[in-house]
Amino acid sequence: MVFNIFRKKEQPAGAGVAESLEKTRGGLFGAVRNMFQARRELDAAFWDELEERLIQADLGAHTTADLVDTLRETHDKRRFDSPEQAEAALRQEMMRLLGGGTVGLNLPLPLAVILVVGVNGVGKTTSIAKLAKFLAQSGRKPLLVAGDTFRAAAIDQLKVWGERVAVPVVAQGPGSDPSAVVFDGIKAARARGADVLIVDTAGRLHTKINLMEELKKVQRIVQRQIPDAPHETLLVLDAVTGQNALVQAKSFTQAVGVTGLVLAKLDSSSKGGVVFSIAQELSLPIKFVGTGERVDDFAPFDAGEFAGALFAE
Ligand SMILES: Nc1nc2c(ncn2[C@@H]2O[C@H](COP(=O)(O)OP(=O)(O)OP(=O)(O)O)[C@@H](O)[C@H]2O)c(=O)[nH]1
Ligand SMILES: [Mg+2]
Repeated sequence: MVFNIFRKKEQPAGAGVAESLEKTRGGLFGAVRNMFQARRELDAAFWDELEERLIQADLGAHTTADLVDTLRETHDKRRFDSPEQAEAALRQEMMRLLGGGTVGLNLPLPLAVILVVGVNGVGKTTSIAKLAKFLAQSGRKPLLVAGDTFRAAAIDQLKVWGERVAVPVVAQGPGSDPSAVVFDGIKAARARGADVLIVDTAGRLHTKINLMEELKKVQRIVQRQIPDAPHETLLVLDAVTGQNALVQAKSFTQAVGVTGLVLAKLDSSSKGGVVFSIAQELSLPIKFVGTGERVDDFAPFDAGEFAGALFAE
């Protein structure tokens, strides 16, 4: 069952996606847009330059080659009349690449579990608070679990966010076993009638303990309690890291399975183009984007809106 939380009226009133893309749009992607505004001939030099600029805008070599080849072939067959027409075709192709529309979360009742993973500092804890508020506003009853027990500050940070968004937090002391905290969380959720458990996890562990093994253990504990859980394993990526995000996504996908992505810090990044390589190379849906540091700076990812915003004036 896919729980439809993406009705427009429920979207938070924080920084919008278009606004958060200012850096990407004004920066390297601006150079792509400018090409279509100049009166230029659509010759071999044009396509070569477009390829170069798309790569600089962090779309990745593979994705760029596919996009430009498609445009070039279309032009060979039926000649674009103007650069504007070629731009419209590029925008269309980019939208298609992103899959179009939004992808929901699978959050069955009575209790769904969302595991939130990612390397340190990408924006996991902040995104969890934003997601909790978003879900609460959609009528769900979230409960947060402080599964990042590696640092005391991480536990405190989640507690502070929990208070801010008025969502309860289950925590134990620093150094405790994350699986034990999650086990407690499930018990607490059942006792309090919460229907979505969102688990924060560490982005790095003591060097002797393998992060992926720890995450797998948490998954096993959850499964023992709720056989089809975790229902979502969301990987948080930092948009600022550009193509590096792709490398992280590959290793988490291999180790723990990922059902969707949260792309945080889109507002701070000039590398929003990485979205296209992620979509193409991993076929993992981007479910949410973080568009700022405030709790409402968060939105479901919408492919059409994203591609449209990149080309907006
Ligand atoms: N501008 C901006 N900053 C963000 C966004 N999301 C998170 N941040 C900031 O990124 C920093 C790290 O965020 P955290 O949520 O603590 O990241 P984390 O992945 O939980 O980090 P660790 O617990 O250390 O692994 C904080 O300063 C956040 O305010 C976003 O969408 N936009
Ligand atoms: Mg954290």
